[in-house]
Amino acid sequence: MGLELYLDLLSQPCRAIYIFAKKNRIPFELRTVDLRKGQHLSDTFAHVNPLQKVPVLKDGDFILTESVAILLYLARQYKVPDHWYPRDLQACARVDEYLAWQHTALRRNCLRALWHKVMLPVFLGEPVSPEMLATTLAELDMALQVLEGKFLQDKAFLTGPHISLADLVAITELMHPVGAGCQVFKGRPNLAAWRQRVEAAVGEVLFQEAHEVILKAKDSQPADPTLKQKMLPKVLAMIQREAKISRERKEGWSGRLPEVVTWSSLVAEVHRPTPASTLGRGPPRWLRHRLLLLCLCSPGTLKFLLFQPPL
Ligand SMILES: N[C@@H](CCC(=O)N[C@@H](CS)C(=O)NCC(=O)O)C(=O)O
Repeated sequence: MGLELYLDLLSQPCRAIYIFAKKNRIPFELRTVDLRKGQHLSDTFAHVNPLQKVPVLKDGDFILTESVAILLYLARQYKVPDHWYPRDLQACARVDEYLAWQHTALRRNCLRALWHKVMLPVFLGEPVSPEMLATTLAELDMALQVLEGKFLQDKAFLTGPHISLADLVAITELMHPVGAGCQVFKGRPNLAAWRQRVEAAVGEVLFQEAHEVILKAKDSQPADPTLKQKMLPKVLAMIQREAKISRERKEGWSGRLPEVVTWSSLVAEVHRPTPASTLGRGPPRWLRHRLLLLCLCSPGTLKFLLFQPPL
């Protein structure tokens, strides 16, 4: 079996890999893993990647995860034009510098913008609070300032006069908030001109093809109950993280839930010390059942489910 790429074009690193492979005519078998159908949580996919995440590369018996590692593997293995990942030590280090920065900066902020504007409302049937959304967008704005001020500056592309892996990883990232309806290029003429150059270098048809799914994200319908149930642990974990961040910023996050049921109180409920007799066995069954129902029911019954005495 030749090269196989497990991707979902909803995912930004998957789009970077897809565009890179197609643009460089690298032959591969596309194995679509539909994240919105929860296919990454299947046992079959867990054999390919126990972390249950895309992208994944499979080259014969060799399996590789992590988008940056995959892009570098492809660049080295297929002898693509030098500008993508230059052999020159310092030019190459510039690309590495961007790839190292983006993972915890632009990636994080673009992903949060998409989740806060589109995905959490899809899963929970509730918008996140305006304060939380404003904070997320302000952080995205700061990351965009760094992208423009430190990396792009007055160059044609992020690391020099030609397109590199850095540009591909950056543009696919920025299309996440764009897909969520954020105007990231508005009022940023340099960044907008850079986007045009990247699109032209990649080819407009390929660019559009790779971004078709994400550009429809803002029109997503509420998730169906079966999928909600499947994704429940991951969404709950994310909500817990968000509530923790929110609490740490002391801004609270009550969304439009009934007064007493805030995300913070939900998380407090999840972390409430369990009686000694149940330690080591995870949360008690009555709480697990209620948390499960929580994601499937209407906000009006939340208070009842959470505060009714244990069965
Ligand atoms: N650091 C990894 C991140 C992989 C990742 O988080 N993939 C997301 C899609 S962008 C995913 O598969 N999420 C599914 C999940 O976490 O349930 C990379 O760059 O490849």
